[in-house]
Amino acid sequence: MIETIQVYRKFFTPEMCENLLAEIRQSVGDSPFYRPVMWNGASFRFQITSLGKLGWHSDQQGYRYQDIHPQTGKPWGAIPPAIAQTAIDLATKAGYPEFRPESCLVLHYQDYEKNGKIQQTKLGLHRDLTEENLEAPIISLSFGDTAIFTQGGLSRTDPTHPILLFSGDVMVTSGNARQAYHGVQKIIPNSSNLIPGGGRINLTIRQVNY
Ligand code: MD3
Ligand code: FE
Repeated sequence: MIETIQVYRKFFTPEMCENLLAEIRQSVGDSPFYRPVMWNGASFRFQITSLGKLGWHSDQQGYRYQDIHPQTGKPWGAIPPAIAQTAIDLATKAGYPEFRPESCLVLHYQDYEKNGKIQQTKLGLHRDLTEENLEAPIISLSFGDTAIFTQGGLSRTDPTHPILLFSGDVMVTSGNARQAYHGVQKIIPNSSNLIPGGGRINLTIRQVNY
């Protein structure tokens, strides 16, 4: 039984979401979003970039954290201080007061076209094991269109259940949930007007190392 997921509904008001998103856009500045590929060459169905000392990257060599953007060769932008402090506060509440926000992975979910076909944005069932530190909680902030998040268990075949993540919601994953399977089944189109052109931005703030 997974018992260490906290969802804080409407943690941010729509006005706070607007302001935070503006800060994120500014920080992302010259760390442009890109569509990573997996070890087998298949594209992820979202775009990514990172903020902070370390950014998560995937290519045909595998997954890793690195201190430069793979396309620009420059360091990642800074994590906006309000976001870093929020993550520390929430990690403290989750029993991890020593939390250091080393990485903020920014996922941009938006449907896209490939070979004339519309690809629905989503994130398959997976575990987050690229981090050296699997004890620190992961703090997730949702902005824009509503996501149907899937929570699974510690084994891939365990039963899963859907959790809706709305704009302004925050999820804190700690303890035994940290190594559970999870994914994003679907983004509900036009469920928010926060992001021009639609879509969803998810931030995950992580302490990668011990
Ligand atoms: C549960 N992102 O970035 S955030 C990811 O909504 C990721 O974009 C999802 O899965 C998203 O890796 C979910 C909430 C979350 C983050 C990490 C977890 C839930 C988690 C790690 C373990 C279990
Ligand atoms: Fe994940």
